[in-house]
Amino acid sequence: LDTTVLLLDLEKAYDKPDGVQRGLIAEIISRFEKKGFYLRGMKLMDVKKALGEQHYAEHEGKPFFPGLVKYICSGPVVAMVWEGPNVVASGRQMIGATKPHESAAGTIRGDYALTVGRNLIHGSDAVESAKKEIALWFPEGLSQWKSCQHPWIY
Ligand code: FUP
Repeated sequence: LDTTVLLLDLEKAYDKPDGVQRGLIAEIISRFEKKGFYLRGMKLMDVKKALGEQHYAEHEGKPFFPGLVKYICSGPVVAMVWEGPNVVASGRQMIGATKPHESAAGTIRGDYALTVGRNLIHGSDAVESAKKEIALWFPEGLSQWKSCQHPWIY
């Protein structure tokens, strides 16, 4: 079974006077839970600059990199690890395209996000990157209760 790391950003919109936290944690978790994926790890955490830079290391040097790191570090995030068949591919479909205006309705970004700089959620783009991201975001390890997963669900 594959695993994926999702980072749900709870940031306030800088450029909007009504920039309040969006209150979408339960809505987003609910989609993955209802789909049938299995939650292996979850925590609310503050993101230090070094972690933000490491997480987005592939984008270092791009013009949006400093703003992206500032964004991921600017409020608490919910880091989650979900497991299940093809969860990386499914998860990315459920999240939607990077640019919210290109995301299909019915996806998380398509339904709730407006701009690429505030696109609500990160999902690992491959099983290999998920492994690296799990090591980065969950150095303490994941829940060991693998046996809670009932094969008949799938
Ligand atoms: P995704 O995998 O959909 O999160 O997208 P990418 O890994 O390509 O990009 C990571 C983050 O960089 C995006 F979530 C938002 C940010 N980004 C920009 O701000 N501007 C861009 O032109 C591209 C990406």
